[in-house]
Amino acid sequence: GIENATGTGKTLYSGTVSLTTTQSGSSYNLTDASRGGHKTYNLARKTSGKGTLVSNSTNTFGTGTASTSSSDQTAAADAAYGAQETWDYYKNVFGRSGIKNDGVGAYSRVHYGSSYVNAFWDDSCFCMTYGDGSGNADPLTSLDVAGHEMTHGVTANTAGLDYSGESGGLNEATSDILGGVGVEFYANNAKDPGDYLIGEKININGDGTPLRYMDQPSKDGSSADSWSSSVGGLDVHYSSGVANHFFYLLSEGSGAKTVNGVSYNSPTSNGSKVTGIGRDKALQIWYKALTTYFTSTTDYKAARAGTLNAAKDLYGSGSTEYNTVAAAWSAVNVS
Ligand code: ASN
Ligand code: ZN
Ligand code: CA
Repeated sequence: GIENATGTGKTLYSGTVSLTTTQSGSSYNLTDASRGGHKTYNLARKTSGKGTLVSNSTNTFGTGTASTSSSDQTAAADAAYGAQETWDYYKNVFGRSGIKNDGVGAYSRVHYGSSYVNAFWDDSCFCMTYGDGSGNADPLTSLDVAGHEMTHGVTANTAGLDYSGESGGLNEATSDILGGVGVEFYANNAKDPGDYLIGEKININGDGTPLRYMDQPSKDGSSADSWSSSVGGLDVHYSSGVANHFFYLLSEGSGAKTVNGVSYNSPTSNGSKVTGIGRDKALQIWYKALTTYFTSTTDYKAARAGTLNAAKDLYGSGSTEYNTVAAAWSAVNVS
């Protein structure tokens, strides 16, 4: 018979975790029937097709160590864990049942290509794909990357923010905000606690530094800390800095702060002091704006209006939350 089972993932980045798997006769596979039937496949270095469903004679997947083998199941364990936590985050925090809110799971593919240093969501296959990183040693399967990619699916199926210009920056920031920060804090994993950094686990720069910093996006050398008329001309992963910085300020406020052992220092472009309203409220405001007010052509000015409308709906127009949304946008030069 075929039935739900509780398996074990020995992940690279998140330690030993519980995974919902499927038992089929005498073998087990990474199908999560409790989360829309999400499946995890192994591409074994191919770059097309689905690959093979990750299955095993025992209900333990992976070894917890990076492997250069194309049959390694550790990357699959991390990807399945990321999909599981992302599903639970949207379901339990926003009442959203899957990427399309229709209860249907997506699927993941690991071991894409050779030394591929990226991961991506593709709305046409309704799937996400993870490379193994340079030298196949640092797969792109960390929790924040998984949440970031799946959130591209949520954006594509809600606001549909165009992936260029200012709307493209807002699309990227939505993935960092909800998928990076929201999912990582929600999972509350001891090996990968929540932070306002993106890609701090995957050693993408070779020196242990993260891909992006939300308290001060320019720390990556390329991202914008605040809005200017040229921001829409930047790569979307750099114009996202304006919204990432807004979100950090709205959550935690300006100046120096330590959260989960990580130290931040967030400046404002207008010299103002911002007092944060807390991450959970900031996330609710962003999700409501994304799903209610943002459209394919929303730019930064419209994002300010949309998040103010969301804050009004959730907390009232004269509320501290509403006023802090205005102050945080002003602090990144969006008026
Ligand atoms: N990993 C990248 C991202 O999600 C892939 C891309 O450039 N779209 O942004
Ligand atoms: Zn992205
Ligand atoms: Ca992170």
